[in-house]
Amino acid sequence: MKRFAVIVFLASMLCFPTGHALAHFGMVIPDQHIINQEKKDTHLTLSFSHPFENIGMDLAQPKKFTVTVNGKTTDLLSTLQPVSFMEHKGWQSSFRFTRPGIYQFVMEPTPYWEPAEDLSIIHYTKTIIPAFGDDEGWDIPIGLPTEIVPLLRPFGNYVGNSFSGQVLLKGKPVAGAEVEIEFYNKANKLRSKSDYHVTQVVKADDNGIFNFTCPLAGWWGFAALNEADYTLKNPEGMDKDVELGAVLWIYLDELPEARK
Ligand SMILES: [Cu+2]
Repeated sequence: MKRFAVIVFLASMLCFPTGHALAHFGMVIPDQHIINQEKKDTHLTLSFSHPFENIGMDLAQPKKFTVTVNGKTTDLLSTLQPVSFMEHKGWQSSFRFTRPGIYQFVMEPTPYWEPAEDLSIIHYTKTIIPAFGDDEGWDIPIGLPTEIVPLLRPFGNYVGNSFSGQVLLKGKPVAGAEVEIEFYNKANKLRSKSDYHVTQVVKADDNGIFNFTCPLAGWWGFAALNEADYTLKNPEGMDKDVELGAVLWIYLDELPEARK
């Protein structure tokens, strides 16, 4: 992990006085991960954060925020309100579910210039919420420039289930894609065993398919990072590389309790 070591070194020099590790994730986190008659709406919080360490970063107004259900995409950008998340700028929306369906929420952020990595970052971030018992369509790609398509149905899972997904870039599988994985350590209750444990890493096979067994109940983020085939200007007007992230968040429930 030469590149990682170099980046951490540079970051500790230049950018982050606290020396935090570098896995930032686009986040789209709803209050409710399953919608039913008792829970018909949810807030969704959008951010760009270090989910395990609870270190926030400012998220500029996203470029797009949409929901796709039954093949129809609706623009939700105008519903976003600024909110503070991990002591930084985030955005919040509230959404009312009216019909059964598999709701795929997608945030496309404004490119984020990261001096420590000398590139711009765009994390296409997706969270899939089932409503009123429907379970068809969770495996349909949205058609994003890059995305993770779940192969495990991304809801109704218990902690300890293995997640499986396919990394797509321009609609094609990415052989050997590297996927960073992080647990959303809500309220910072957990302490990591070492810096290595904060972000876990798995590689995809020749078809861009990866597997990971999630050992804690809660939200897990998967981020497959690839280099774009274009550049963007940095704040000084120089052309710089662009990191495209395909990010997917899934929720794993606690194990069921015994009947009393
Ligand atoms: Cu960061």
